[in-house]
Amino acid sequence: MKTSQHFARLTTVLLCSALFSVAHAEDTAAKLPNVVILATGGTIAGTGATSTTTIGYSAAKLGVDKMIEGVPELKKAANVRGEQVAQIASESMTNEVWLKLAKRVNELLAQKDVDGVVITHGTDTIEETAYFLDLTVKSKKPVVVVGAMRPSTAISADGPINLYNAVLLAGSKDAAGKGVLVALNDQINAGRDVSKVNTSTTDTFKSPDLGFLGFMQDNKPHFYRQPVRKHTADTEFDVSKLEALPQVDIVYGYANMNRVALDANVAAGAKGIVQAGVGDGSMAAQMLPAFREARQKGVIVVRSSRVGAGIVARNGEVNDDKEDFVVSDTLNAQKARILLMLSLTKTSDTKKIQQMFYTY
Ligand code: DAS
Repeated sequence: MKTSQHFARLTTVLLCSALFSVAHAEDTAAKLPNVVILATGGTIAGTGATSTTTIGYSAAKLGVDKMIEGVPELKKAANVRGEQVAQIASESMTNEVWLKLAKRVNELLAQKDVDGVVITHGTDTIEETAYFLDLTVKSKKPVVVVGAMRPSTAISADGPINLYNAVLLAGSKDAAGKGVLVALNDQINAGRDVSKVNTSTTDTFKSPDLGFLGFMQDNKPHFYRQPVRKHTADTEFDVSKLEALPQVDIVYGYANMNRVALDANVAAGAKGIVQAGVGDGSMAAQMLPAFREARQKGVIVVRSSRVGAGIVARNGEVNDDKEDFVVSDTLNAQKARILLMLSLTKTSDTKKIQQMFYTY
């Protein structure tokens, strides 16, 4: 066979294998879910001075594209692309970022070519953002909030595996219809019930008493329970036209407390006050007149608890019927604040608001 024939045959073979690999790649990509990563900052985007720096690092440094580049395995999990919604440590999270995030999630999930959304976030207020989105996302597609307890530069950083698992979860049909999920440390929590319960360990996210919904293992989710309360597309809250949220503050309960903080919040124009009370939302004798005055000024008062688990029930420690107070059921104070803010965009009727605390 002449050299030219050899060359022609080799070129044909190379061309066919190139075409095959392109077709295979396109075929694989077509089979993978499309997941959008919305980045807001936090430790998962954090960097430290050395690989052993696990506190005292800088949160919110890496951009979303750098985070995606840092985990090449994401390409095996989904077709991913990123958007930078904010770049903050989440202790500085604001209502404005929440509204921007909820609107963008809803825009994306309304698109046929988006199968799920991952939100990368600081761990300090993940539980609040997750619940806010649980009440305001208008889709049954998966929404997964993820963070990290160690910066990306640390030995055994948990961010890359948490991000990989979050993208797998957001691309999984099993995660649809379960409300907003929080996934770190191979554990899947419901946005409504999850709380950060340890200041620094990687297993910090728990749902006290109510437990995990399931686990991430072997590249897929394993669910054992699902939320009972209404969420996402089944809620009455629509933030699409909202530019601000009503001011609601929290007053922390403790022995020998005084009314200064409460009075200051009311004077500053709070529309609602949540008490993080001792026990099952108990209200100190010296505080009842102050809360009663706030209610008489039209402020909605919700009794929650600083305890972090269990039900705060009506007419237990306080005659809520007489005082026209609302109780938080199992929502801790920071989550009760979120539901009260959204409730106040719909009504100031305490009976209707109480029903919302029994529904969501
Ligand atoms: N300051 C913390 C935050 O941004 C860092 C983190 O844990 O993500 O919430």
